[in-house]
Amino acid sequence: MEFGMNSEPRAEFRTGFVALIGRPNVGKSTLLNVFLGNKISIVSGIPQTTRHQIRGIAHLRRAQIVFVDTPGIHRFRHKLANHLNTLARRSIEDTEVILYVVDVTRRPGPEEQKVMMVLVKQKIPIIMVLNKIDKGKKYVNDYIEGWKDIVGKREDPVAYYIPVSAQKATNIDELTEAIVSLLPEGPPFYDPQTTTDFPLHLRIADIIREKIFESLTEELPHSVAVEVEEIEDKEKVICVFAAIYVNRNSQKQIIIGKKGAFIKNVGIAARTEVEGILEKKVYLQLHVRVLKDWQSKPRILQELGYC
Ligand SMILES: Nc1nc2c(ncn2[C@@H]2O[C@H](COP(=O)(O)OP(=O)(O)OP(=O)(O)O)[C@@H](O)[C@H]2O)c(=O)[nH]1
Ligand SMILES: [Mg+2]
Repeated sequence: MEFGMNSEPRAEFRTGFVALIGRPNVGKSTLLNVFLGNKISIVSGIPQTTRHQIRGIAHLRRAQIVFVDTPGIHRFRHKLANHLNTLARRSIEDTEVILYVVDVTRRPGPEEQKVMMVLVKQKIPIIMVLNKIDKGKKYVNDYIEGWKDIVGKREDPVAYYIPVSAQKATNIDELTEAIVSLLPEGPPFYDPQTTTDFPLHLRIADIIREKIFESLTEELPHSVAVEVEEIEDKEKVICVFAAIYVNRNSQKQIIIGKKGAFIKNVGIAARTEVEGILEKKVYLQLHVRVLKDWQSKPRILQELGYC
């Protein structure tokens, strides 16, 4: 109990789930990481980087926010993409707030309208997060007006429009405050030490995939998957064995690189990051496997944690 002349009534604790929704490459995962002050979700310039539903928990003084990062909503070509869309849509259910993230450096097109059509039909409050304002504000109004056109005479689920830069951490405090204002009162779901419930083997697989993505261009990343097959905790070192899947032999050659240089660099970068998370020396062994059309094979997708 708090007593004293100046003591204000104690504000209640607020908790809730907040889904990050938007098209590929708009900066959802970057935003998640900036909220947590910690890298949980991998980021790359290649669209469709995120393939899992990843929860990150932000612990504030009077609130606990469970952010749910999702794959970008996009047109599907095969089973994997279809699954990613389902994940994104399913994440909307059971959340208290939707962060609808858009990229203001790009003009909103028909694909954006489709996302808007999905969002306008549901009742959960939305914050439209206008991201990448460090690159200018050219299309900010196009997004706001585009949304209002779609809302028409309906009830508008958007509670706030907040321009931010996830990369430069601009306006993140304002955004956090807006989120908390929309959360219901309730006790925390997670204990204060937990920052993510993303399983370690999937997190390491994603880190390896990110390092591959960083060095590849255009189409090839969509042919790459990583599976962590074994994690062995020995006394002084943690041994991680991982397979990199590609669709064709020519892709395998690219991943291995000249005299093994590509895969070696991926291994070094991934190992360094994993050591930072585990705070222990890591031995990382990578090998490349050709698996034709893995994106359409339900069993493989399941093994990769994509289903
Ligand atoms: N200039 C600028 N770039 C940003 C900002 N936020 C993210 N990016 C860049 O945008 C690209 C995509 O970022 P991600 O966070 O991976 O985007 P995403 O929405 O999670 O993408 P998917 O997982 O593919 O759906 C990366 O190259 C980021 O560095 C920002 O505020 N400003
Ligand atoms: Mg992402």
